[in-house]
Amino acid sequence: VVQHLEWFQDQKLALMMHWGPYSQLGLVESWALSDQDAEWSRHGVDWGVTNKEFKEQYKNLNKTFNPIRFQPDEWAKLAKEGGFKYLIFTTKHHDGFCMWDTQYSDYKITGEDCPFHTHHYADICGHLFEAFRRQGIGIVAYFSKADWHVPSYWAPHMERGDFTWRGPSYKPEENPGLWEEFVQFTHNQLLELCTRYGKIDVLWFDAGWVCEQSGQDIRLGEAVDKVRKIQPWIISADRTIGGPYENYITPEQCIPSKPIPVPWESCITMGTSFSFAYEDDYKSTRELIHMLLNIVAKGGNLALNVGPQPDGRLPRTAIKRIKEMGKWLDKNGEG
Ligand code: FUL
Repeated sequence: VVQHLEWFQDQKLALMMHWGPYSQLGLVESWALSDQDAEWSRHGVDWGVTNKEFKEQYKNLNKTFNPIRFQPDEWAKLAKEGGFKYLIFTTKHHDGFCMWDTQYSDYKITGEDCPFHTHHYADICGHLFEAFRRQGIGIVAYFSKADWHVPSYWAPHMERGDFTWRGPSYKPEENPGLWEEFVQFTHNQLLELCTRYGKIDVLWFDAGWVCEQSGQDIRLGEAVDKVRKIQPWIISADRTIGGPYENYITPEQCIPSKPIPVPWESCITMGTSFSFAYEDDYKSTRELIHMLLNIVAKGGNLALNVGPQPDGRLPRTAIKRIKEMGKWLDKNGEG
């Protein structure tokens, strides 16, 4: 791990991607499902339906997610051209939808409900990871510790559509069996990703607040130990500030004002949001290069986020920016 962290610190530039059924709305990834966050995440949306109905519709977005224009090799070539050294991809965001063929849930890209399941690229993570590796690009699996879909995250007496908190809707100590089920489910999914999807460099654990709100850890240490039996180099970027499995830290949408003495990576959106937004405002190429230089000068990495479109293509402006960054790096960078 120590050695792999040295590799990580040399990489400097990552392409981060948030992609899933939520991309169809152009709203924000997953968050509109959380009632606790409704005020900001559903802002400006008038669905003409009740809260409960809205969440039901949101959960059904898997039934219309059909990114038939997805071309993993084109994405990978573009990333290479742009000078990106590793990919950070949302294998599962808080909505619980899995972008790989997991055996532990039907709420997935290869599930029968999802029209894309018959496509030859249906197992998106698999194809994407392979395509990027072919270009010599590292692989980071973003994985949300929250899962607003799986039943074990819900108190037994609750109905789907009831008030959704960020954390589990029950106290783990009052429902230890259910909590254990959730913990096992999470561990199983992580092991699955690290067993069936080739070399993974980093597990990027989002949603540190699951543990804060529930007062319980998902026994991440145990899970990381298990995956390291298979891939000993795996770096764990646990976003629980100060946590023991936080091999590097991950400031979000900001650049630290001075160098930080530990490995770090700022994730920053190219447009305004992590997931695809219609008519988004993009930072200029000049701004992006300045950000990269600012971060590199302080010893960090830039994870630049792009939200792919629901049809499987990348937004035109994103493609343009990536190419321009690549040209600049070719001329001025060290390669
Ligand atoms: C946050 C998440 O809650 C956002 O949706 C996004 O994934 C960002 C990178 O991390 O904490």
